[in-house]
Amino acid sequence: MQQEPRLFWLTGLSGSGKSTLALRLEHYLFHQGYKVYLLDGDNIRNGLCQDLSFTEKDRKENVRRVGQVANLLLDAGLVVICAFISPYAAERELVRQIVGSDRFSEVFVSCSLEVCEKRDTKGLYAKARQGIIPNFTGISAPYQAPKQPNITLHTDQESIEESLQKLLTYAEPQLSL
Ligand code: GGZ
Repeated sequence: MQQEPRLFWLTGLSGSGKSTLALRLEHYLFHQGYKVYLLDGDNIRNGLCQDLSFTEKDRKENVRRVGQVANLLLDAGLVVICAFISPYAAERELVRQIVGSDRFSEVFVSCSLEVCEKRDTKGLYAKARQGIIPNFTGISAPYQAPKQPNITLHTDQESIEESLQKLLTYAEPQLSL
């Protein structure tokens, strides 16, 4: 199948549902026959970026490196999905410039801090509130929400299935020639 290289960049708070949606999108596209690769904290922060912390400087470097890797994968013809908090608008814009505007889609996984904190699946928000984890996004570090994302998924108002459906409806038409 002929496929268009595209990057879907999911940004949002910890616990917003980025990884879940990214994984579901990856599986769906894979089963449709697309060559697709998912980059997220699990395969990036344990390897390529294991030297980086969560300071502003290191998060910016994390996102820059991921942008460069995504660009190589796009050049190889893949559909790339990235799921990172990526809290700084300027670095998301940098990624857009690295890969080229026509190949980049910003997906805002919008979820209120209140809901993310209630979910707290990994107990990180509780630790951040206690000061055990410093520079925690939404608590002690900023999150700059996208001003003009290509698509916004409201995971605090719709089910994961509904958000996924919106994402697929947006993404799939861009992928085949
Ligand atoms: C935010 C943190 C922090 C701090 C560890 N702040 O919900 P998770 O656990 O699985 O996803 C979060 C992940 C964020 O890594 P990213 O590479 O996406 O961040 S960034 O784009 O800002 O570079 C969270 C965990 O790492 N985590 N410490 N202080 N999230």
